[in-house]
Amino acid sequence: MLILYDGTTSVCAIKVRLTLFEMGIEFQSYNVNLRDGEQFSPDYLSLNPNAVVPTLIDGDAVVLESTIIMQYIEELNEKISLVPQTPQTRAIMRMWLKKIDEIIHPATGILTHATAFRPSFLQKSKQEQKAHLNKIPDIGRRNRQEAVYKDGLSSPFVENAVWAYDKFIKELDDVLKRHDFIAGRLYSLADAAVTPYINRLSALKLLTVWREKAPAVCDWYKRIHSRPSFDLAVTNYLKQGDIKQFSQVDDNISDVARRILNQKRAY
Ligand SMILES: N[C@@H](CCC(=O)N[C@@H](CS)C(=O)NCC(=O)O)C(=O)O
Repeated sequence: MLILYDGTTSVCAIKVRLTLFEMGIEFQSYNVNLRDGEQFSPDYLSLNPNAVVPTLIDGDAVVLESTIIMQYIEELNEKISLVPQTPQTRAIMRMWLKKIDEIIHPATGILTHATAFRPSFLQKSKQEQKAHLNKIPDIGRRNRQEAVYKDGLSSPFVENAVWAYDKFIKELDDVLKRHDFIAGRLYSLADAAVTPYINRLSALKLLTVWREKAPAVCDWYKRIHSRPSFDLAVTNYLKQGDIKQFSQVDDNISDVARRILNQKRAY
C-alpha cells in the first residue's frame, strides 16, 4: 500500500491526493503537522531533507516533489490515464505543471504566510520565531517567509505574488474559453495541479478579485468541484484548526489586491 506523508491544507499534497482519487489508487495518509513543525523532525528529514510535504513511499521507493509524485502515481494504473494523447497536448500539460511549480507555488506561499499563517507565527516568542525560520533548509523560502511574517500584506513580495496570479489567471481563462479542461477536452494532471491553487485563492478571499475578469476559470472551478475527487481530496481533509486558521484572513485582502492591480505594470 502506498503511504503519503501528507498535509491537510497543503496545496502540493492536494495535487497528489486529487491524482490518487482520480486514478482510484488506495493509499494510507500520514498527516505531518506543519503548524507544530513536524516536518523538521529528524525522522521526517531522513525521508524528505527539504522539510516539506508531500513524500510518497512505495515499498523501498521514496518519491519527493509533488509534480514527480503525480506523474509516478499516474503510471501505476494502466486502465486510467490523466495524460493527454498527443505530444503537443502533453507538452501543454507539462507547461502548466511547470508554471505551478516555478511561479504560482511560491506566490501562494507568500499570500498564505502573509495572511492565514501570520497570526499564529506572531504569537510565538522572538526566539521561537527565529528557531522556526532557521530550520527551513531553502534559504529563498526562509527569506520570503521572514519578510511576509514581518510586513504582512504591505511586503513587496505580496505585490509580485498578486501580479503573478493576475498573469496566470488571464492565461488560464484564455485556454478554458477554448476547452473544458486545461490541456484539452479531458481532465488531466494539469487540472489536478491547478485546482488547489484556485481553491487557495478562494480560501484567502481573493478569488472574487478575478471573478469577473475570468469567467471561464470560475466555470471550470465549478466543474472541478462537482467531481467526486474534490471532496475526497480537499474538503474531507479539513480539520477544525485549518478552518480557524483560514477564517483569520483579513477581509480587506481583496481591496489590497485590487489596489495593487490598479497600478499600471507591464508583466
Ligand atoms: N517543491 C515541493 C514544495 C513542497 C511544499 O512547499 N510544501 C509545503 C506545503 S504546500 C510545506 O511542506 N511547507 C512546510 C513549511 O513551510 O515549513 C513540492 O512540490 O513537493
